[in-house]
Amino acid sequence: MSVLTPDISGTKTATTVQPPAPGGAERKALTKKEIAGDHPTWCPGCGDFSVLALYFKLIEKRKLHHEKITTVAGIGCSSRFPYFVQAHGVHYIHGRALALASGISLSRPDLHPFVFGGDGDAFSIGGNHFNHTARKNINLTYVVMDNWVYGLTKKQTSPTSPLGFKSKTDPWGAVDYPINPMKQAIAAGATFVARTTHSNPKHVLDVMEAAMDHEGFSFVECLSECVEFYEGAFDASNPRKGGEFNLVPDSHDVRDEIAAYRLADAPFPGHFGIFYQVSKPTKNEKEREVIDSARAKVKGQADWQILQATLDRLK
Ligand SMILES: Cc1ncc(C[n+]2csc(CCOP(=O)(O)OP(=O)(O)O)c2C)c(N)n1
Ligand code: SF4
Ligand SMILES: [Mg+2]
Repeated sequence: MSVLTPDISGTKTATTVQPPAPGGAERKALTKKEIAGDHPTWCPGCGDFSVLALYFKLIEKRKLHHEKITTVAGIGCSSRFPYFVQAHGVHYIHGRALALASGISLSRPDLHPFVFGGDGDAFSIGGNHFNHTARKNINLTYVVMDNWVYGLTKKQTSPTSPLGFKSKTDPWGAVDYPINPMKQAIAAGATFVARTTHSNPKHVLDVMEAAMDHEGFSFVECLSECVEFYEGAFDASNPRKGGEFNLVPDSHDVRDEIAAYRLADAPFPGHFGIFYQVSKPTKNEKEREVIDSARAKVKGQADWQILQATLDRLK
């Protein structure tokens, strides 16, 4: 088994329960035609197509309807994602997608926001938001489509570009040590940390589904090749290109943080699957408790009366 469905408590059902159709009839799953938005503007062969197709499959499989689909992204080729999904979504500020998605998640517990973006969006300009959303354990899924380069701006070194990578910002080869997204996610406090690759569609779908079912912040690093500016970057992980696709070993305990770091330390292509998953109270739950207890103290009062009392206290 690829350790995709570990037996831990805390998995949720909110996104699996759909409101009935008017008249009580069961609503049909949306078809791809009903979910697909604008024609994707990615270069032919870009790995991002695969991630989008599998997001559609997930929506279909889990019978999510338009009012339950929330797709958020920052800026970048990968971040154009929400344009191509015919549902609720936002193409937001560079590096700030998680901040917006956090607000959506906290205010709408019936939704499970999916955030998509690139390695630059996630770990350069959005690095701070990544760490803080992870430590707060906010209920949402973040899929980073990692191509080891800035694609949209035409080939600059990204935080995941390997040493020696020649780009417009490092014409002599990158000299800065790359970050390890898996280690960073675990260290920041993410409660679900998994790795997949665009070249294995079934695996992408399984990982995204497990991430959606996790209660809390779920992080997925999905290798997604930029055929324009970093062709062949992931060949070593693709059996069709002579590489190796190795699943997380069956013996791996996803609750073991140190073992997860060890897995993340393996040289490329490393392993694919769930590295780390634990159950911890989410900010959503904790904030709900605070709100409920505050509301209990003013039970029976209308909102305007509570506001008036507050204003009176300020006089
Ligand atoms: C505030 C701000 N700074 C810089 C940019 C320029 N910019 C747009 S996308 C991008 C990086 C994209 O790289 P990545 O997130 O890896 O996405 P990819 O295109 O590779 O999918 C940058 C630097 C911007 N749009 N806004
Ligand atoms: S530039 Fe790269 S990341 Fe952007 S659409 Fe083209 S192949 Fe994909
Ligand atoms: Mg990128």
